[in-house]
Amino acid sequence: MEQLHKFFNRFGKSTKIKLLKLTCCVFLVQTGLLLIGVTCFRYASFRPEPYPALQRLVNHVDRFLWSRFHLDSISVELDGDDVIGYLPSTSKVASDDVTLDFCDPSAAKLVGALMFPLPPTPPPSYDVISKNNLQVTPGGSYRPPKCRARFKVAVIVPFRDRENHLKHLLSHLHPILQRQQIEYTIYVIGQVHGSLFNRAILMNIGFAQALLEDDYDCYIFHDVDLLLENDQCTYHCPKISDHERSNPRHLSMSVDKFHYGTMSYDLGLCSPIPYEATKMEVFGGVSVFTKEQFLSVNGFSNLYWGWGAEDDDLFLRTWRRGYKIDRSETEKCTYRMIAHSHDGENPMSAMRYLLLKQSLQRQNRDGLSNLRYRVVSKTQVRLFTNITVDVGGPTPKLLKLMQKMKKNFGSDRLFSCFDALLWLYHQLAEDLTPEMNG
Ligand code: UDH
Ligand code: MN
Repeated sequence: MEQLHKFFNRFGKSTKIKLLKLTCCVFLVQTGLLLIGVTCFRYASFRPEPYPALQRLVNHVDRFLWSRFHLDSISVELDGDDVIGYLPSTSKVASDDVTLDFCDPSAAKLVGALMFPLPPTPPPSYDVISKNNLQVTPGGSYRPPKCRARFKVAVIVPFRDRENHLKHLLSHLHPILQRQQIEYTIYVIGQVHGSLFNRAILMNIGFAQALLEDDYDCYIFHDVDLLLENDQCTYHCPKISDHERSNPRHLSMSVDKFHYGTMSYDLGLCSPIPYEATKMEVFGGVSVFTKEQFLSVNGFSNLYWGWGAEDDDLFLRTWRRGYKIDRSETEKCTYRMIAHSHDGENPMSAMRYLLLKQSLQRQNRDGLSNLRYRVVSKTQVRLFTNITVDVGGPTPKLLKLMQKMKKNFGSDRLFSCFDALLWLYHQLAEDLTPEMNG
């Protein structure tokens, strides 16, 4: 400090003022440049198709910050050699009865607002539900007998230990879909016990298995505990408008548990998630994709073990592929969620925000493209196609990371950009990274 003083005293008063001015100018210019840089950087990451040069810069910085985690290389770990079931490359195409006329939507005998019992009223037994749905064929399939359905739909339900919910859903949904003149099959994808629940993998598996069986127009990913309140909300497929391609649909935007509010929230995630996309739109519960759409987003990420954010990840993937979420014709789509507590083997994931931050980098490598699972059993029971699968669990390294996250951040704290950088720094200092990559 003293030396600095001496240095300045060597100059006359006017030179000092000039130097001061110069320093101020340099400071202002630097701050200005920094601001412009940050703005450009943010702007580049806001846009789905940003300026290529800026985007490359953004990507470099992203890679520098995040690549150390290599989460895409930590997929699932299964025991044994015979356990891998990849996505099928071909699918059988069912023959449609082209002799029938298409069903007339105005002839559908819809009820409108529905009254239905919920717990604590017990659900009907499978026998009773079967008797009430005599036209449903084994595997839980139906096609309208007198007309040609406009849509052929695979309903995919992720499942474990929610038997009563499943009975409520089947007893509720079968009659609705029949009234809506939809050709459909209900697939229940059950995860064996022994590892954390992974809703997203089950959805991917449901898609892959349905693809093996038939050529569906669309795939409806449907939580087991959501009961539609009005059958005028039709489970139709995404429609192509005159000048645009079709978009995936979200049906369960309005749920009693969330006071029928439209849910969207700002996660406040910093780069690499583009700002626009951090204004998350809720995409969980019940969503509808065509085969092409689901393939193009590479399905769900497989890495969300435990509760939370796999649906947000799907929203980001969908956004990244340039789709908007179609919520037209959903004003009648309100739902009741059967009350439930958190499931023991589905604890809230402390990893979820970190995974979300990397969502877009992993998109091409994590999803349908690296789906692995073992079919434990597959039976066509009266009311649904029952597929039980072993999806393994997180690898020990991912598990270790998950535990560390939980210890450092708890289960529900929002993982902000700043936190993420600090934590990353901390992890690098501990040199956990080489071990994770090994
Ligand atoms: N599930 C099971 N068994 C389990 C856990 C989950 O079958 O042990 C299935 C079931 O289909 C369930 C679904 O996974 O409906 C979702 O799990 P959940 O019902 O516990 O999820 P929750 O109702 O979440 O708590 C609603 C989504 C809220 C939006 C959050 C935005 N990211
Ligand atoms: Mn639920």
